[in-house]
Amino acid sequence: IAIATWFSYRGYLETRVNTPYDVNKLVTASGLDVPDRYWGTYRSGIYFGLKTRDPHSLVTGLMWYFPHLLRQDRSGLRHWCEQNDRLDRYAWMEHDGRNFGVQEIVDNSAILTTTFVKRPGGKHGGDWTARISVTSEDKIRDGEEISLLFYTAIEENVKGWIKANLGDEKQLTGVEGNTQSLGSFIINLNMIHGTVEEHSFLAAVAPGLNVLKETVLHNLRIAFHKGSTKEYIVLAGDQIPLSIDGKKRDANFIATQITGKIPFEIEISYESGSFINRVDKLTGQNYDRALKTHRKLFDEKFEKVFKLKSKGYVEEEIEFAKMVLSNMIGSIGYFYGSSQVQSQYTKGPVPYWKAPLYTAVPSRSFFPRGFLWDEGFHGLLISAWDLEIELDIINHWFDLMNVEGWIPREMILGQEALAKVPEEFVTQVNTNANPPTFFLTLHFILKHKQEEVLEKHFQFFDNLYPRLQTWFNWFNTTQTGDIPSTYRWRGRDGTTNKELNPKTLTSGLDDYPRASHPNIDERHVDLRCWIAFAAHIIHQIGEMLNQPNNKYYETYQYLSDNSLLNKLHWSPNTQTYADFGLHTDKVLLRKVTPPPKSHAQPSETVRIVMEDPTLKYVDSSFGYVSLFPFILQIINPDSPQLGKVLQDLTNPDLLWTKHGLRSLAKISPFYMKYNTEHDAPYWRGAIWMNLNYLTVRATHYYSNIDGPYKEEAKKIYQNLRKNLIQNVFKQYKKTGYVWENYGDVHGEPKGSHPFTGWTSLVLLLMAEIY
Ligand code: 6A9
Repeated sequence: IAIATWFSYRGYLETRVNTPYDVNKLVTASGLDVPDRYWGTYRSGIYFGLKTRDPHSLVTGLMWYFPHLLRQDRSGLRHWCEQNDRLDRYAWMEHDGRNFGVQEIVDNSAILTTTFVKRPGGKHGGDWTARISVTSEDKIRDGEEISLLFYTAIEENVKGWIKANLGDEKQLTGVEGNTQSLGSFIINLNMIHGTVEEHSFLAAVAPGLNVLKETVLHNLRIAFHKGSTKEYIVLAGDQIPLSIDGKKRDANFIATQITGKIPFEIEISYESGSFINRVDKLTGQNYDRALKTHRKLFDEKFEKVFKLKSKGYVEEEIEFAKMVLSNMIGSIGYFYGSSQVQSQYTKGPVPYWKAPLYTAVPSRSFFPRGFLWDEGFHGLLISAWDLEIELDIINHWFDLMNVEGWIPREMILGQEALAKVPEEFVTQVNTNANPPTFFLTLHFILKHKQEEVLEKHFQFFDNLYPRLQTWFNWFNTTQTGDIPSTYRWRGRDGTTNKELNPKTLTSGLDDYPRASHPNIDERHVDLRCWIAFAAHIIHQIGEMLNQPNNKYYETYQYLSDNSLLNKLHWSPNTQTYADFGLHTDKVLLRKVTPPPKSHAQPSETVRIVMEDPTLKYVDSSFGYVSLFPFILQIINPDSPQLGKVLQDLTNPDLLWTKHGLRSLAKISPFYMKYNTEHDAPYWRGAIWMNLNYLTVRATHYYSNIDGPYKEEAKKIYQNLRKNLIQNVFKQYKKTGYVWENYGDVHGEPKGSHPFTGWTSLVLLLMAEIY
């Protein structure tokens, strides 16, 4: 009996990691139940295409290339957003998340403008029309050929079919189809202006949505037109393989290619079969009119929400601001699949349950998937624009919480998402946290949208509340430190000798230097502040719901008690807040070459520790982490510590630059240091918008609350805000993009691009919404 119990107990432990928190989900309406957000640009990682919010959807998309540039290696075919494509720029310039969008893509001075408009009607999500126009900057590429491919595809497990409609000359005139959720539909292609040089199609079986480009490349042919010697690259037509019994299989991928000379413009219209009382088509001039109306409404709403005109911003600044908002909104994706997760009880990675995720993404090119702590920052901007969208995003994320109260940090759902992630980053481990930034979003919503919440979204908070408590409890039990009221990020590797300072990916600040020798004595000041902040917000939500729970208030009071905080985290040496742990600064990376005769290993870079570490404050890492008691507004307004933090903030030897605050003090021995031979410094000097935004927000807070440092805070508020806005805008004008982070010396852009994730918070700085 004992053995049987033991086995079933083990079985129980093993399944905890991938058991959902509850069968009752927060997302109660999805798919066709939310008709106005059914279709959308939910494939964050491609330049242009629409799909629906269904687990398995019909997808549409755009590819393009310049025939004379499609090199031997065929690398010139554009489809997924890739930094290697080296586009001059691309971004949604306007996008409201519901009805329409306007995107500009500039590829070597050729301008592709992709727009779409949706129209409700019928029972299956209504109609939409898209336009793709190609022009060129100063007409310099006019007359040159470009090939546009527009495709329709369904995953193999979608119940339904699509088929190419061919005209007399075996040319594709349109696509029709029928799926369970869409019913019947037709998709037509119209020329708006310009002449067609070549028009061909492909109907094929694509093994997966992750290989559509390969399927196209495989089916490009050279052809001549009658009576001409000019070569054309064409699609290979009907390529449907026969199945074993000699019958044709069904195509799940149909593409049409139009080659034209710049400038030209095509239109794709999708019409839903159940939309029977349509008075006119959403094409031609009707489309122009509809688009114009939506753009006007967008402009008006934009000004109403952010008030940039009335604040005196000029046209090009406002255009930039619309772009950062729109590209954030326009890159919201809908993913479906199961993550790969692991716990100490599973033998290896196991699949999480299959689930949808509606979420924004940090970067359409480099990280087109959901990241937990990024999303809490995205939520500030999104809820300012469209609260309903944000609440839906939050619901989706909290439905991904398991029975333990854990939410995985990175969400890699579905073939398209998985294709972008190197193997070693896929598995998510259930001991690992990531800052609970959704509390920032919730706080922001309570602060700015209180009326709307009380009127319409009380139920949302009521439903969320139990999950929030469980989530909080997970943090407050699994991430605690060795002594009471201290906290420690899990997931650091205390055994490696490869890293100059073992990374803390879970904190979100990856290579930000912490104690050199991770062990249980560590205490992390940022995590402690996150928990204090979370307790505060959860308490506020409980009050709002008339379910006050003193437990959270007491936790908040306890963790924000300044004298206890100072006892645990105020370093007497440097007079700064700091982590504590087993530490030495005397470490360096050195290349060790094995003795000449050993063929075993090549030379490798390892960490040399030149002094025994001791328990102490990590004084040498002044930077974002040291600011947390300030950033999360835990320092009392009259505390001398506040004066010192403010004084340090403006010190150019530490964090202050004219482009924003750098992540790590210039005088730190880790400043701009590589973490391994190949790991360039990341959070070791560069300027990041998310924490700069929070710092500006904190200076705003302390400049509006009575205390001896009010004026000082105000001065810093004004300067820091101005510096950040100026640099991000300047670099956008210079490079065409918004970036992941910025250099601290010249403000130059760094990391991935476009990164309209948290860098878009620049808009909230412009609008002064905190
Ligand atoms: C790399 C390579 C094509 C790192 O913005 C997302 C995260 C942040 O949450 C985190 O705080 N970024 C920051 O330190 C990017 C993480 C990307 C990891 C995966 C895969 C892709 O190759």
